[in-house]
Amino acid sequence: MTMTTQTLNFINGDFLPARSGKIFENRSPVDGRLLAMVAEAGEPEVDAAVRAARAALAGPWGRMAIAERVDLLYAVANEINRRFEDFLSAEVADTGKPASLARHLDIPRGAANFKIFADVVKNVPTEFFEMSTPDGKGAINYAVRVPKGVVAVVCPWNLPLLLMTWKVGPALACGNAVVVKPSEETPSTATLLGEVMNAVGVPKGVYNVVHGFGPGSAGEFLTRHPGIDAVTFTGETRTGMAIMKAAAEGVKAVSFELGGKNAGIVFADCDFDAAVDGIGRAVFANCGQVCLGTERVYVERPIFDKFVAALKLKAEAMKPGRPEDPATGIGPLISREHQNKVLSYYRKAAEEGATVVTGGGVPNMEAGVAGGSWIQPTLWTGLPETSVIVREEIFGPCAHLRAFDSEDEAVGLANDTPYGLATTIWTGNLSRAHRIAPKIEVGICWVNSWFLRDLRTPFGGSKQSGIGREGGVHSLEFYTELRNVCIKL
Ligand code: NAD
Ligand code: 6OD
Repeated sequence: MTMTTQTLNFINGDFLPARSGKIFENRSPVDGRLLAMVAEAGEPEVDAAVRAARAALAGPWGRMAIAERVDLLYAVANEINRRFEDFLSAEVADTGKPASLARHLDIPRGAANFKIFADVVKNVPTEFFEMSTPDGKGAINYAVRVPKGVVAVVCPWNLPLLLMTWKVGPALACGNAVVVKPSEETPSTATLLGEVMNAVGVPKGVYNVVHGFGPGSAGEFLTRHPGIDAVTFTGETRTGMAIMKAAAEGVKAVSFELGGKNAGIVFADCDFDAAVDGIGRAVFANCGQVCLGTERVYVERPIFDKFVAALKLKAEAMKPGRPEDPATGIGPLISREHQNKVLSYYRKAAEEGATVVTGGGVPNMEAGVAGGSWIQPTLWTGLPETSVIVREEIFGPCAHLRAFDSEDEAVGLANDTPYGLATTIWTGNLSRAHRIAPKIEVGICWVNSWFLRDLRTPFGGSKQSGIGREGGVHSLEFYTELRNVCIKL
């Protein structure tokens, strides 16, 4: 008889099942096998987690000197690195992504997100102003930063550890306590992080994890809980709207990193091979499940046909396969449900008369993995900008390509979207890059690169891609409150 393991909630330093006994399945996207049953937190568990977090703020965590807190966060980063292979296996099992990708991106960033924000809070100055007063004696003002309180962290499934720690790192560095709601698709690394917190001595209740879904489940219970002070969320724009409504009750602060429909712009003067490589990564990395990924590619007309042909070769060279196989170029989508969504767009593209350059369906896979949520990398041309394929976020390994004739046209096309997350521009003319980059309505514009991240820089989305900026000192704007002290001399 095989025993199925249970992934538990982590509340006040303890791993706990749900009092209701409710559990749900965590299945592998590679072959559909059952990985674990997950304890679904109900209102009692969410309430217990929020209370534990609040109690932690009133306890040793709330009184801890910054230097000691910083040392604890360095210890968390070190312990993640010490247990690197455990985190890698858990992340790869939940997501099905190539182990090589998780090894160089997800897990190292999971550790770095604690280190970098510990460094930030260690070094950040506060402001000070002298002012004159009618009696000539003057006054001084200084600002102190205090933690926001209990922060709800609601996360997606595409880069589970990376995106969760991107919020938890700064929240803890600033002295808050957190309740994390990982995606129901990827519960494992957030749970494993509970072991790390206990191992290095982070006080009980500072880091809590509740598992479950969105509406009518842990996500909704957490975001509408009166005991939380702020919600930081990464996920779909539609979900952000629901969370914003929940957060309105009690006027909770929100920080949102939401969906995108990002443009890539390729000029004829680019380094052609580098551009094909860069756009290839932007379209296909993580099976297209990166919020910063490119789903609209605009290529200057003289190189359009050559570029489409080269990107087609790149797509067709990516071998789908098991995560641990070094020859694997692309993993599966996260779930059968998401596969159905992406395939529905593939069908719509055909119905709307797209030219299918490559892909458009499901690859033939060997019997052992045939139950996985596989998808072909897909490129289209020939659709109008009004097509749903060009307008809606698909979140799969696919893009529509279109030719343009002038800089202004390229900028106009890139900006013609309700989203505003990221753009990648490829050109050999840096004057041009400087000229157009600020005109693109996005939070981040890469030039001759993609997903190159300096964690000290502001990160976030414009328009419907988000609210607020996180990264470096910008994270302090959300995770702390400034209090001004004014002293009359
Ligand atoms: P999602 O919005 O479906 O779910 C994200 C999280 O929200 C999950 O934990 C889910 O359980 C929870 N949730 C769902 N409904 C909720 C509700 N009503 N109340 C509270 N919680 C709720 O997103 P996803 O499918 O997990 O992730 C993919 C999406 O995330 C894409 O749109 C992608 O662009 C976006 N994303 C954005 C960024 C960014 O930095 N801007 C990064 C990664 C992913
Ligand atoms: O690199 C990051 O900090 C970040 N938030 C990346 C987001 C990727 C979206 O899928």
